[in-house]
Amino acid sequence: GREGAVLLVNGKVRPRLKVRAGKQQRWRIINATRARYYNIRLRNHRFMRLGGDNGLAARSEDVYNLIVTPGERADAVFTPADPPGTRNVLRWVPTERGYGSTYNRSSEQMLAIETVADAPVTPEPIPAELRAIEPIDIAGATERTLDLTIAIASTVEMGVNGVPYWQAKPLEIALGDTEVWRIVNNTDFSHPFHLHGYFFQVLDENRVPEWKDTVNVPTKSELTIAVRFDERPGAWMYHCHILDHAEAGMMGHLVVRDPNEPYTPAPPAAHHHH
Ligand SMILES: [Cu+2]
Repeated sequence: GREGAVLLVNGKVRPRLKVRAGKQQRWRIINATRARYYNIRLRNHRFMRLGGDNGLAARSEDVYNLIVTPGERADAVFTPADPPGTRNVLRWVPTERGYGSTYNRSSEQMLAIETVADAPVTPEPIPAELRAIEPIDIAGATERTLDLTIAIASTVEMGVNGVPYWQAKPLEIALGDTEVWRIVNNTDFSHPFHLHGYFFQVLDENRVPEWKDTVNVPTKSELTIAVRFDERPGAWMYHCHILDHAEAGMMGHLVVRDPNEPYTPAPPAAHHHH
């Protein structure tokens, strides 16, 4: 997807942020771009990641960079560690997300950080344990494979399991069911997979447990998520959050049916695909 040439932070080009040494700030980062992965770094600093899409994760995590894909959110503590009276720059750095995404690219400036002359303050300790996150019980869960696909002919048509959204049948799900989805990406690009209406858990012991609604599926890889369709019956979408990919077909929907309240979808509007 096209990433655009100018980075904006809260709608501004390279805004200035004045900070005091040691005085912590909590940053809520939302990647509202259509296609650009953010890999955020600040020289001489680390961040304490607290969570993301659904607020706090189970534990805080000391990280060198914050990676936020389109649609994803990150919640982090920034502890200014530069000497008083100095300047620094928060940078976007290229992230490997498939063909052509890092070659010949350099970092870009996001935010100018000015540490004021005031004497440093002592940072507060950040708790290690943040939130109890009960693993979803996947015993008896329905299993599905969602293969993110790209077919190149006269046009580039993307899809899920080889089917673009304008031909896709909804996934049929009974209210109260738990499902385990294997999300496969054999394409040459990474895809941030996004589900509407429900938070899910990524089944991966190496990750800090958290509730998510957007997860990066790197090129030539797969991951597994668990979702509990415990409420909110009706029709919901899922799609790649690179909006160009979603528009090219990498999108689908599901219908969560409440047996006590049958859901009747509205007839689809005429679709004009370009
Ligand atoms: Cu994609």
